[in-house]
Amino acid sequence: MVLEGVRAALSRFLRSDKEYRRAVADFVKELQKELIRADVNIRVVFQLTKRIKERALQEEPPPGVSRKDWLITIVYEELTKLFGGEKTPEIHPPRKPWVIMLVGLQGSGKTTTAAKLAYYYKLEGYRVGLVAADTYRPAAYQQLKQLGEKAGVPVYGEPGVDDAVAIAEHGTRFFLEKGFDIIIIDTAGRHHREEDLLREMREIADKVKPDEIILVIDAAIGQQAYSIAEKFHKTTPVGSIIITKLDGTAKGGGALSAVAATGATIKFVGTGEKIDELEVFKPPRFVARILGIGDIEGLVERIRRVKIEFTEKDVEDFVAGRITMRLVYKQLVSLRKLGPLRKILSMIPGIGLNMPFDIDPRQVEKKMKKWTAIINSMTYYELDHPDVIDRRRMKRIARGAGVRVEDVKELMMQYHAMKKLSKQLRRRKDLLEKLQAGRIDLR
Ligand SMILES: Nc1nc2c(ncn2[C@@H]2O[C@H](COP(=O)(O)OP(=O)(O)O)[C@@H](O)[C@H]2O)c(=O)[nH]1
Ligand SMILES: [Mg+2]
Repeated sequence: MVLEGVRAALSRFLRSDKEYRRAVADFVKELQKELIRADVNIRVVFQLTKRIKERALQEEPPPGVSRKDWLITIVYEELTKLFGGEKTPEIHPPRKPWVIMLVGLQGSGKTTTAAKLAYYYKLEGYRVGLVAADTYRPAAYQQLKQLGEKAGVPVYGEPGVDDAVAIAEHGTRFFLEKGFDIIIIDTAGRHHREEDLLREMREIADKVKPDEIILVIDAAIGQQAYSIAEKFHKTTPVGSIIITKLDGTAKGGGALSAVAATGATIKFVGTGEKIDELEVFKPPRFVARILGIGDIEGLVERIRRVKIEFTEKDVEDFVAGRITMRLVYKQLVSLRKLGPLRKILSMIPGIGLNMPFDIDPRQVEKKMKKWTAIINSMTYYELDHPDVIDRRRMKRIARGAGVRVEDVKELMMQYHAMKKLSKQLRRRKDLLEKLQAGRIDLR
């Protein structure tokens, strides 16, 4: 299993009775070691662990979430980003028929993967055909033929013929005429240099015009996968990537993160020699497994529900003085101990320390219920134009929310405070410019 040690480190952290800061620091150190061992790029490792540490120590967990659960969530989020983010790859072809061509260095696992893919799609209900267009390796046809039998998928080949492009064309036509849904072409990839590989790939692709080209990469090359994936990603608009042999190397983490960093999509990963050892690559699920936490999704869901993000757009609105009640509410309940605006405001001399809308985080949970009720009984117009909320409206809102008028007033005071600060901020041109250039990180 890839990054096995992370799980052990996390469970040590969870059992630890050390002081929180110490425990976080120790965990982060171990995580660092594990990622480096897995051949993840060292700069990336340091950035990642620095961010985890900062978030773990500076951000306050949402109401009702323990600090330990909070750290798990942060680690989960940051690792998920490292391996490609939340998006899951689209593995169903957008139309039929669909022609896939596999390319990759010799020994990377193309032929095995071709059969695995055929088997996978067959189980999804597609009619799949395999084309043996590797004319270089002796017995390449027999190898694919055997694997095809295991998968229960027909294989087209022309043993003895050595024009790979012709075979690819013939085989594709053969299956198209029979009305097959997905045609998978296995190629030679007899290269040791990526330039040669990419050139041959272009040659075959020009002739056969596949709908999708999949680059097969052996996980054992670790972070070196970056350069080949990047070139492939740039030159192939219809490309995706499969990483093989994740079961057989410690460097899988490096290969996966390197490919993810290029922006290319990793569709599947190979996790063994058997025909069914192919998995759709979903970074969140992969990370959950690394962390060894079955219910990570439940935990993250729970945290998402109480977590309200202060987005860049919100900051823009604040800076521009467009203060709505939605913004006030977000600022109040947002996760960071003192709200994201504190970061900006602390740079303005004189007001840094006594901001009216800093509320004791321990009180947030209790107050949040009231605020939600108040916000919910405002009309859309009132939410967007809080200035129209006079005494009479306050009474109505309070009645609707089942709270006292004083509670509504308190929320309105937050609004006025925010508005005033926005105005003060706009007088500080230097800060404004930095903010607008994105040089102040609010996350
Ligand atoms: N452990 C493991 N071995 C694999 C995997 N994929 C392929 N292999 C093995 O890697 C070797 C080369 O595979 P092959 O498909 O012939 O590579 P090709 O030269 O690119 O066609 C074979 O021994 C395969 O069994 C995998 O996901 N895990
Ligand atoms: Mg092969």
